[in-house]
Amino acid sequence: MEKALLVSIQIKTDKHHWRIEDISSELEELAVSAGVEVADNIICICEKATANYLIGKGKVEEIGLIAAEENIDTIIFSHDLSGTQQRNLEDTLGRKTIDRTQLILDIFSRRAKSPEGKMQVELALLEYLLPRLTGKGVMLSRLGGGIGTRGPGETKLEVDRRQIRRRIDKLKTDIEAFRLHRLTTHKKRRGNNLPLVALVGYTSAGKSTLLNRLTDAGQTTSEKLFTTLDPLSKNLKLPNGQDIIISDTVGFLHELPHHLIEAFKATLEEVSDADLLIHVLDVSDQRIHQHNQAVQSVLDELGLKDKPILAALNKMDLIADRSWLEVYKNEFKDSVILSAKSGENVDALIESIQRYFSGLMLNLKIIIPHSRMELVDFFYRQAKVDKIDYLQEGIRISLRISRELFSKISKDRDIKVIC
Ligand SMILES: Nc1nc2c(ncn2[C@@H]2O[C@H](COP(=O)(O)OP(=O)(O)OP(=O)(O)O)[C@@H](O)[C@H]2O)c(=O)[nH]1
Ligand SMILES: [Mg+2]
Repeated sequence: MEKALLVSIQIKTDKHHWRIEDISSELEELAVSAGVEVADNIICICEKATANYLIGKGKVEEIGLIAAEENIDTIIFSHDLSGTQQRNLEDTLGRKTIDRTQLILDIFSRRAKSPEGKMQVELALLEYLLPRLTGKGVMLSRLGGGIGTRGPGETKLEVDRRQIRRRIDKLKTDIEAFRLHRLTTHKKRRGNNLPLVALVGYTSAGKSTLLNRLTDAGQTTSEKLFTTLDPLSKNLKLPNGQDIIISDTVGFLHELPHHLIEAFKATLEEVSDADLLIHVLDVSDQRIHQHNQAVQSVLDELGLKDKPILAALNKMDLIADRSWLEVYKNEFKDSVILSAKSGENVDALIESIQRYFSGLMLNLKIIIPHSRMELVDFFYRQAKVDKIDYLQEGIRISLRISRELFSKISKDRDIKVIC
């Protein structure tokens, strides 16, 4: 197993949202998720960033000594490194040196299974590398310079920047083709106008476990970060008989590399299409407020901050002192405390979802002329038909219908609303 030394960095002149302990613990979770053995995790607090090494030369030497002593293969910095800083550090330390963004990209490349997921990760990786290239060419070793590759001594093969740009364009075109294909299949699925609920949240909050609890999705779940990359949608019948679609998608992270958000925008369309978001939060994690903030800022970046949202305060089974649960419940509005794993209180979440959609639905009785038989079929597809009576004066239909659809059909003069 590759042995890594983690360097968690705080630069005093940077704007800090996170405590250094939290940055450091998350870097460790990311490293473990990338499959490396963490030999040591050191904290490095600096007055200001330097152009050549990010940190002071003295600190670099200290890191070099630890790395030699512990026989380290890879050094992972919690802070982004410029191309120059990375090269200088690698040359001085004589070991492969990567930053947090590269580590995250690495985890994503390991997890990507679908062709679309793989292309999105490759696009994010190339976009990350392009501005870091100096001169005319790039060492191919850098293209795969993450975990599991050899490091500075590796065979150096020149690749032209133009070739990379061409590849980026090709990937963008192919991803767009996938997106269009998915939109059509999606439209077919949503042809019957079923409401869509999207599970969003920090990575590892328990989104997939919740989807599995609610449906027979059979999603893979794990304590490792970014287990789910590809979206998955499932049908769910609410207790009142209403069908909805519920979908799971890629998790968010504090300072998620911008290129990844860009590359994954197609996948995240499930979220933009949703009628309701369920924000899954892990109440057992001390960083819950930071996680909440991070999710809010990704939603903001995606232009989705105003979507209706329910909070699912998950992993209640891990909280011994139940008085905390009330504190969280009061703090997060429109929230339900539950455990996706044990199933406790999941019913309350289902009820909240049902209540939300019921508020948007109308119970109506209408009459249509016999000559408009096609409307019966239309209502069967677009609404929930409770009863049909064929009367002499027309067809009487009792149905539940969304307010949105009602405003559309109310323009049809043949449809008479009785009550
Ligand atoms: N104790 C406890 N563990 C839970 C609960 N829900 C999820 N977990 C565990 O938390 C870990 C992460 O769960 P996932 O469902 O994979 O999380 P996710 O949000 O889908 O994560 P990503 O796909 O990585 O974004 C797994 O080890 C789950 O078993 C819960 O209610 N209680
Ligand atoms: Mg998941």
